[in-house]
Amino acid sequence: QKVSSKVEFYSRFSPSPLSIKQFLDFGRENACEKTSYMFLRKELVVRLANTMREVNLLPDNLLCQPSIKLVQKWYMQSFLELLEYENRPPEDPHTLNDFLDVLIEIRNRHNDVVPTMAQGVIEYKKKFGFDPFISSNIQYFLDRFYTNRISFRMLINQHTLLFGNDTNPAHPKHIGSIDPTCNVVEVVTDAYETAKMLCEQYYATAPELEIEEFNAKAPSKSIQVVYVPSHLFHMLFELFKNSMRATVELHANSSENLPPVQALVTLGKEDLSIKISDRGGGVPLRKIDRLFNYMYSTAPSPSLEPSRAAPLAGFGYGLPISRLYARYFQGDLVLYSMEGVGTDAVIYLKALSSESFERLPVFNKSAWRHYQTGPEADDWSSPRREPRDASTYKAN
Ligand code: W6P
Repeated sequence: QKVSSKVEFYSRFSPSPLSIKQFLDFGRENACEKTSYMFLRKELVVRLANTMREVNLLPDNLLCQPSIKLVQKWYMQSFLELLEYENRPPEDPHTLNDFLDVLIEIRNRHNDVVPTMAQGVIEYKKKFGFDPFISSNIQYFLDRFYTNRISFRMLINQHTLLFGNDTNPAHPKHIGSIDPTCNVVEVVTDAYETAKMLCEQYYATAPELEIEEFNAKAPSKSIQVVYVPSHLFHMLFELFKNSMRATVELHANSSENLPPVQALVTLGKEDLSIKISDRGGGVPLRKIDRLFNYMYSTAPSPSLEPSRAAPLAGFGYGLPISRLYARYFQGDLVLYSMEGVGTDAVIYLKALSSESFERLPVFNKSAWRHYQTGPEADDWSSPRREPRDASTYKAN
């Protein structure tokens, strides 16, 4: 068909990653809507096509789930709508305005991609059970798929915020979704307060927050970064919810005061780091990977306890997607837990906006290979095997 050859054609291009600095420079200096249009009409189609090809590599049993089919339909429709602009000159008086409207429509169409994909994984699990091979396939795929989605929405948001007439009166200094002087402690405080409200609703109590700032670069100055505050908020809000839940549940039956959640914000030459520490009892190392596993964390288990209000955190894609936000601009999100005591969660961001390039999945041979390889024979010994019976070796 003609459409699938178009998908194939555009999937052969690699996405062009932008740095936060490029986003910023472009948005500041007499931001040109025509230039943005010319870039996006190709780049958006390339990013869509790369992901659409990769969806098709998923195992058939997963691909045939209705939710996955629905998501595929959305991608195809958006792809076709963008193709309409392939040859529309920016000089045409309606082109730019129509394009703006289409971007907003596409953004809305894709609003529920994450829960719908999660539904697909649940459907699959109900029918076929948990399979470690499929789980690692899904993990690889969804990390790339959601990173693509984050980047796609980033591009759309920049264009609609810069050139739509909905200028942001609350944040006149922002360039689209980017704050050139994002005060990290402010976002930490904001995310804490929001999580605290939720926590108090469910548990009637919440741990206090203690913030410390250490600016190794400019000791007297508060720490700022060129970043997307909504991404930072998303990550911190998720971490605070987890820390609060662990803290409150560990101390549920004790009369003592809750140990506070601590935040440490630091700035060095390369890294801006944010550590959130709780004394919520920690998680054993064996279970840490599960916190980031999509198939594991899509258990429909909250619904098994409908009597209880929706939990404060967990059973969602909160943590894996937060890590994708961190990695999207070359940072990371890491958990260091000590079972029996508590957990430190660290968000690493690039201190320099010139180094925070988009980290984007590329559809190529190497990606393709990830979906072909079967379950490999492990090359480490298995602890599960029965211990040798020492008596066998006894001399008679
Ligand atoms: C926990 C489990 C967890 C996950 C993420 C962040 C903080 C925490 N604390 O006990």
